[in-house]
Amino acid sequence: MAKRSTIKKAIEHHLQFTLAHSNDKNPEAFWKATSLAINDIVVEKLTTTRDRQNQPGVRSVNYLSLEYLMGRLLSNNLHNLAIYEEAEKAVKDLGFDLTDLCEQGADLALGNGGLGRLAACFLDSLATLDYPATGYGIHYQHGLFKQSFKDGRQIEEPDLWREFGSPWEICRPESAQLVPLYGHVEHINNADGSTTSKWQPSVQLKGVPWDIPIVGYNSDTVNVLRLWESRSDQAFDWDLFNRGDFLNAHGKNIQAETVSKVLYPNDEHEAGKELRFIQQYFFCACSIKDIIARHQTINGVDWAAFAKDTAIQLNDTHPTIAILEFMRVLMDEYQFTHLDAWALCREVFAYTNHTLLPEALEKWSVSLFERVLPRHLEILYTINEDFLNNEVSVKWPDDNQIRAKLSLIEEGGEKKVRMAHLCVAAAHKVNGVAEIHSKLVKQDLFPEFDALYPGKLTNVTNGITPRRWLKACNPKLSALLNKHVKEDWAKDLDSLSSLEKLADDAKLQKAFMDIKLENKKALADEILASTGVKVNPEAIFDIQIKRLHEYKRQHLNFLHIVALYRRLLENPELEMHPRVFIFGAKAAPGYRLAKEIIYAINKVADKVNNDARIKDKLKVVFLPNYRVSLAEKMIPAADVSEQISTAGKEASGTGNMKLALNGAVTIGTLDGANIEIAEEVGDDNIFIFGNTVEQVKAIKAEGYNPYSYYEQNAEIKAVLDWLDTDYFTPGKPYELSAVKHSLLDGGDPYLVLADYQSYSDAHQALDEAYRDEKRWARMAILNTALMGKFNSDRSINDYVDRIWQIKPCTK
Ligand code: BZD
Repeated sequence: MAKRSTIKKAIEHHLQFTLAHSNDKNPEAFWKATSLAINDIVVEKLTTTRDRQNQPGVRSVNYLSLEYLMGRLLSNNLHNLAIYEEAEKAVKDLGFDLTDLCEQGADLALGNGGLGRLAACFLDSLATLDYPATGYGIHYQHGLFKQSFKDGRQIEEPDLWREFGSPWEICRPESAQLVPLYGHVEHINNADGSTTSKWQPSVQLKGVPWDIPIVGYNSDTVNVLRLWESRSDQAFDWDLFNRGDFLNAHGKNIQAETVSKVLYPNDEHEAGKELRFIQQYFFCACSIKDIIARHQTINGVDWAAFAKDTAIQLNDTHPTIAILEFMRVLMDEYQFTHLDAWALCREVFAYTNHTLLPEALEKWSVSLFERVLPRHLEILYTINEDFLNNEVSVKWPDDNQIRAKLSLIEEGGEKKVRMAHLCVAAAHKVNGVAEIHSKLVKQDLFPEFDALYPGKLTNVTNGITPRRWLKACNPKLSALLNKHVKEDWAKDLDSLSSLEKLADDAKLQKAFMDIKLENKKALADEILASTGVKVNPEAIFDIQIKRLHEYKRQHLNFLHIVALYRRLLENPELEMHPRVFIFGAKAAPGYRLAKEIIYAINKVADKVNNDARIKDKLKVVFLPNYRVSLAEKMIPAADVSEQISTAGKEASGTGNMKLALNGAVTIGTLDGANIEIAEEVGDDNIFIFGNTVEQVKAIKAEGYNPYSYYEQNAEIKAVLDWLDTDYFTPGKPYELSAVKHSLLDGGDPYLVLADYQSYSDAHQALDEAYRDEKRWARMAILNTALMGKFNSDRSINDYVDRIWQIKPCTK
């Protein structure tokens, strides 16, 4: 283990020789020097890990994801290397505070939300459990946009995460890959009567990899996250330059660089843009070539060994083109027959589904495919023909309806490729991300595929890494847990269940709730600094953090806040514990209603927070720029976790797990992983409300009429009508009407009004529970104690057992 003196020396060395900053106290330079010093230790471990893993017979998984929400790495790496305390002393010797330093540096925000953060948690667990694994992704120049509010409205600005470099990355130009695009396919007639297809691409990009080391917690392993950056194949057009066209001499570079320029900010909605399609292919082509190259360096060209040693996991359908690219390489470069190539694909690929929302299911137009990847389309047609004739029609002879339903190509209107169908046909396993979600994938999304391929569709419930989401982000609670639990709970999270028997212990309750209060004070300071709103740390901190989306129903929370405000105006003596509602959420820039919801919350917040009549019983804050590093401050301070999606819509959720682990009590619907959280903590320690999946289906089948709720529930009517007035936007009536219209004229697609009363009642019960201090402390402790199931190490071991069949590779 690195000692204080060694770390100190390494920091001084980097300050002086890498950064040329010998004597000053520039915190930015000091952060960089510290990160570089720690990276020295990391890289040494990376090299020994690679030597161990790059041996014939070592099976590894390749995780393909367009998104990784890594957050900051300094604190995480120090904790995982178990040198946080030594580094703290070393840094102190040099006149700095490690907590402050860990707050420096931009987040690596190369993702939108849950899917990207899940990928980051999985990498942490894979390295912790010593599994050989490589993450593949895109080295976006700009990650998810930075959010601010102007007059209550969301403003987006570009994210500049590596404007001044990033100390953790290693560029590997020697492993660059070339990526062909566009052009046409030539068909050459062979002497034996067969034809050979030859793709003649017209454009070529270069993919340059940047490696980010992924440090396991108390393990032997440092794996790699390899991110591809696009460049032009030819660096510079000397012809143009010599002719005096200085600006365009860089033209090709600029075009090529746009491919990895920016992360698309649409979650759960496909933009259908050509550049996104090219991004996906660029990423898949680089990754597939890299996987093959690595295999050949170890094994030579031995395809039987390839299937034995290689698992490829597709994180949603975004990297589906990897399947077609693998087929193309096998057939066109290694002379595989179509059938042999397909058989190998089926051994290697597996696919994770993260959504049932129809608007999020990817479909790319056949004409776009034809233009950008003509050879891949040809291969796809053959796959589809085989699939329909040899599988679908064998199971359902002469059933054209089923053929049309399952086909990889959607007909009628513009022809489109159904990416999810290709994934299910090719993968040997398909998993959903929580029990209920996987059940609905089988029942509602792919029932025929489930019948065609029994056992292929399975579940792996999501998880979160307890290292980042408790040990590092909540040091005070971690110290308390260390006192009471003898096992290393950050690895063995189930061991926290030994706290169950102490849940009523007065001393533990006090210590637990004191820490919560300390964390709330720290968040209150942050709220004051970033919004100017002063909140009372003794109030209930009620937190909803997630992307802004109608199905997640921030507007249900909003309506209830407006109702509480109204109740308080009518009766300022209303018995309720003071409450602070705290939001964090980014809306996709093109999602109009989501942005209107943000605006409405901000406008109501302005009014409520400045109304002396309600005596500080209610405050509302919307923290700008929600991201991993802000989540790390909010989650330890939460009393209440809002998980209120329409049943059947949230595949799993992972914020629900993080908040409960930090002692927040959930108010939630029976949706996604909430159901499994309720099973773990028991009905007494969670507030469940709202219609179930079955009830939602029944309501919709009957013909849902939101007006009936508006007319029959006086509070709903009063609240919605209030939004049409200028009460919250003086001089501008109807400014907040968009929410009302979406719920009434828009048909309330996510059943906000149908669940309103039940939600309001659950909040009432929650308020009463909070006022019983012992009862609440017990609930909070039990939530922390009983989250063992949601350790992402358990999820990874499920993937290993059910899908990947890999083994730990230790010293
Ligand atoms: O994936 C989310 C689901 O909505 C959550 O329920 C689930 O817990 C997590 C992890 O499984 N999905 C996303 O976050 N999806 C995206 O971010 C996304 C991004 C691009 C395109 C489509 C969806």
